[in-house]
Amino acid sequence: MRSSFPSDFAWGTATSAYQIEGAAQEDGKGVSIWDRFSHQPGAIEDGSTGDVACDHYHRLESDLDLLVKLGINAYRFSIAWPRVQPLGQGAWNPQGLDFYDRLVDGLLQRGITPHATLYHWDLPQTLQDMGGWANRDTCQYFAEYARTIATRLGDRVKAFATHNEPFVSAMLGNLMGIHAPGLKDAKTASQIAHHILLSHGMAVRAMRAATKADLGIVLNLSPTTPATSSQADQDKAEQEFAFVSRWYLDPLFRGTYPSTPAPIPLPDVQTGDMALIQQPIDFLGINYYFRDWCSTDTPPIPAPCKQGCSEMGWEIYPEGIYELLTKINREYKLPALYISENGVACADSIADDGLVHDAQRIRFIEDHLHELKRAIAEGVDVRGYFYWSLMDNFEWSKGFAMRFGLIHIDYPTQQRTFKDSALWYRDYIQRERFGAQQKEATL
Ligand code: IFM
Repeated sequence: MRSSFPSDFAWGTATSAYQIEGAAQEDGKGVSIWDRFSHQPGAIEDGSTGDVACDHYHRLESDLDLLVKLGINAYRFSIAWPRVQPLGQGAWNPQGLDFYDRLVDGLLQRGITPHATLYHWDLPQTLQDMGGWANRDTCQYFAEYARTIATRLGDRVKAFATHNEPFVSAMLGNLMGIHAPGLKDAKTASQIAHHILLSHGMAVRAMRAATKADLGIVLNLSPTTPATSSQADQDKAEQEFAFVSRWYLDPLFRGTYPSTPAPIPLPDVQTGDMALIQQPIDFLGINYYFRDWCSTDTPPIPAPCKQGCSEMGWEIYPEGIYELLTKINREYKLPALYISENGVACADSIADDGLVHDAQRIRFIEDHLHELKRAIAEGVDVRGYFYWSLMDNFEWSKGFAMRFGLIHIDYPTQQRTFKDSALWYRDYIQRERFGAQQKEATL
């Protein structure tokens, strides 16, 4: 196995706008579905909202300095659509556009490569009032938003992802009702998943004319493991993989929906949709957190969790990143890949010595990077790794209870504290990026 990652590997961290920015009603920003949803009683487990979050909007410069201290060479962030176009169509908000200009310039001045995501779940509420992603017109509005951002930032951003995790946007928000906009309707969720994919295709087409940046999309993918060797469990594992992963991989890379039975009906597809969705892209971002453990028993046989479970209750399964990457690399003709998210929520707190001793997170990252290196050694073309997340933040329906960050946030004071894992990640990157060179220089 090769002993190190490629020399031009992107070493990064990831965040998203609603989870860190705050300033929810400032400088002309419009209301998003998450602004609306998080304020509904009972929607968020700890009763919190993203109104202030990590106050990143006001702390941009000092937060960017933290990235330098972390030694990363790439940073993945998302643009809040309602901050730059408050109603999702029509007028643009200059102050919102300026904020992302400053963010991108601030990264470049610090030698950090910007990777932007256009949609990380914060749809302008006015578009939701017109049907949201269930309304096909939203795809056209999204493509116009994408074109404008590509024109504005596309001379400096290396890579634009259209969407983050279409499965989660569509299913948690519209089938399970635990994310914004809080709907529970299978047919609508299916149509929304299709429209999100369609809007990706339309946005890529619109952006190609405006920028030379790499264009792609980010999917949450999980390998599935049958709990037993029974046929029922094996079928369930294949169906689960089809529902969560192939439902997105197949349209993007094969131009069809999978024929495997799914818990939702097929969407209405118009002529030309699949060709738009399947057009070539430059990269696929993969968010890997856990495998899906598939059991048909009642009650279900639980996942073994041999290597522990996170605070989210997710099994820690580093081998899954290797299994997933090698599987999809065998089965699909893929563009360059990034691990656009991988991370763990731990019960972090500041110890008496003023530090955060998150040994579990260090182990998590180290083990996942080991498995990632194995996949790369076997020929999977992975160009970068983005730890989720730079800092603790608003974890959607869980509120602030879940801490995924390398940097601890004390929300009442907004004090930032590097966790042990941040220092460990910094040293790991340093060794990977400069270790070999330093050795050569010494010889
Ligand atoms: O916090 C989220 C992120 O917004 C999308 N991917 C998964 C993360 C952890 O749940």
